[in-house]
Amino acid sequence: MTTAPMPEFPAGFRWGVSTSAYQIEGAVTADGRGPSIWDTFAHSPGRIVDGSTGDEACDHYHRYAEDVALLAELGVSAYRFSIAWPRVQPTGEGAANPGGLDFYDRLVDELLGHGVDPVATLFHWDLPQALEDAGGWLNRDTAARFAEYADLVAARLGDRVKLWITLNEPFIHMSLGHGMGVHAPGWMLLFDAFPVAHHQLLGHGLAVSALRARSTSPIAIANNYSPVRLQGDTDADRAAGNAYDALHNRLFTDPLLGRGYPEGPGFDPAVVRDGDLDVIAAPIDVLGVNYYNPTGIRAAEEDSPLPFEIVPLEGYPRTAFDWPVVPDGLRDLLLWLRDTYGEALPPIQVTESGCAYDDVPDADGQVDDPDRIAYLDGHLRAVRAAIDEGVDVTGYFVWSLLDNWEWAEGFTKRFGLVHVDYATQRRTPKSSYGWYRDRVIKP
Ligand code: PNW
Repeated sequence: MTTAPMPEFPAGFRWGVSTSAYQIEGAVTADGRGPSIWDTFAHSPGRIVDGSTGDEACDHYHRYAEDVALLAELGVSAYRFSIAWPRVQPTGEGAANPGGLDFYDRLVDELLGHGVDPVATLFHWDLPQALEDAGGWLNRDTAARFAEYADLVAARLGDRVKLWITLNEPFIHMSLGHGMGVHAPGWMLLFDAFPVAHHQLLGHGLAVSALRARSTSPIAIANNYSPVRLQGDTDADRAAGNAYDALHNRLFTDPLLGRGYPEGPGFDPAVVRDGDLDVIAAPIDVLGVNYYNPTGIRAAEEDSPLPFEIVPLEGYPRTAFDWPVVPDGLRDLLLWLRDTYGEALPPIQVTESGCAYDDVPDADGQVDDPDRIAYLDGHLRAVRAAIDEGVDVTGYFVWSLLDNWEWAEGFTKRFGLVHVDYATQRRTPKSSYGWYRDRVIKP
C-alpha cells in the first residue's frame, strides 16, 4: 500500500519498535529462570483463549541474534524490550542469577553492535511467583524488592542501556490483573485493587533512585492512556468523563508529576504513608505513552456499581481486537497531557502504538498488511500534528517487532511488523515492515 509522503519529524527523533519478555522469549526454565505469575496463570485451565502459554513464544531467547538483524535491517534507532525479573532473581529477592543477566548482556551488546539503542523496561507484568505468594503488589514490601532488582540490573547494564523504563502500564496491571481477573495474577478486587497502584508507583520511585546511583541514562515510565470521548452532554455525562479520566488517565500520572492522587473512584488514602508522594514524584526524564484507542463514556445507570458507563465507539474501522481505529485520539491525548500538566510534563516518547490484524501469508509466503500501514500512517500524522501544536514528542515505538503471545488472547492476535510462524519459528517481514523502513525511518 502506498501512502502520501510522511511529513518530516524533528532531527534526532527516535524511531523504534517494542516487545516484552514473556511475550517473545520462551525458554522459561533456561539458565535458572524462576516462575512468574504469567507462567502460573497461563498454565491454569481456562485463562488463555487458545489454551496456549508463553513456554516457547517466539523462542527469542535462542533467536535474539536473528531478531536483532531484523531490527538493523529495519533501520530503527532504538529497541524497547523488557527484562524478566524472574531471570534476574528467580525468587524475587537476593543475589542476582548471573545466567539470567548474561542473556540481557548479550542482547544489549548485539544491539549496540548494530547501532540500535537498547531501551530496557524493568517490569512488563512478569512478577516472580514467589513474590506473588507473599502478596505481590498488594504487599508494600514488593516496592522495596523492585528497587533491589533495579539495582542489580543497573549494576550490570547501566553503562549501556540508553533509556530506562521502570514499569509498563501499571494501570493495566492493576485493572486487568487485579481488578477484573483477565490478566495474571487473576484477582477480581475491582476498586479494592488500589494498593496495587500505590505500591507499583512506590516501587517506581524507589527504582528511580536506584537507577540514578548506577547509571547516567534517562529514566521513564510507560503509562497506558485512553482519552475520553464523551457520549452525551449532560452534567452527569461530564461527571462520568471526569471519573473515568481520574481512574485511567490521571491515577498514575498526577502523583508521578507531583500533584498527589486525584479524587475519584479507586483512590484509598489509607495505604498512602507520609513521604510516599515525594518518593513517587522523583523527577523522570521522559514520559512513555502507550496509546491504542479512546474510550466512549457516558453517565451510568442509577443502580450501576461504576461511576461511568463505557460505550463502544461507533463509526470507526476496527482491528482484529475489535478496538476502534482513532488516530485523532493520539493527537488529542498528547495535547491533553500538555494542557493538563504544563511545565511539569517531561518530553514524551510514544512507547507503544500498533494494531492486531489477521495477517495470513499468501501462496508465496508474503504477508500484505495494508490495514496496519494505514493505522501507523494515521497515528504518525497525529503525532506530527501534536508536535506542530507545540507538544514535545521525541520518539515513537511500534508495538510490536514480532507477532507474539498476546496475554489472555494467546497466539490469536498478531501485532507484529514481522510475521511469525509459530510451528517453525520462521520470521517473515510484512509489507508494513518495508513501509516503516522506506517511508518513515529512511524516506
Ligand atoms: C499493552 N486494554 O497491553 C501491553 O503493554 C502489551 O504487552 C500488549 O501486547 C499490547 O498493549 C497490546 O495489547 C494492553 O484492554 C492490554 O485496554 C490491554 C489493554 C491495553 C493495553
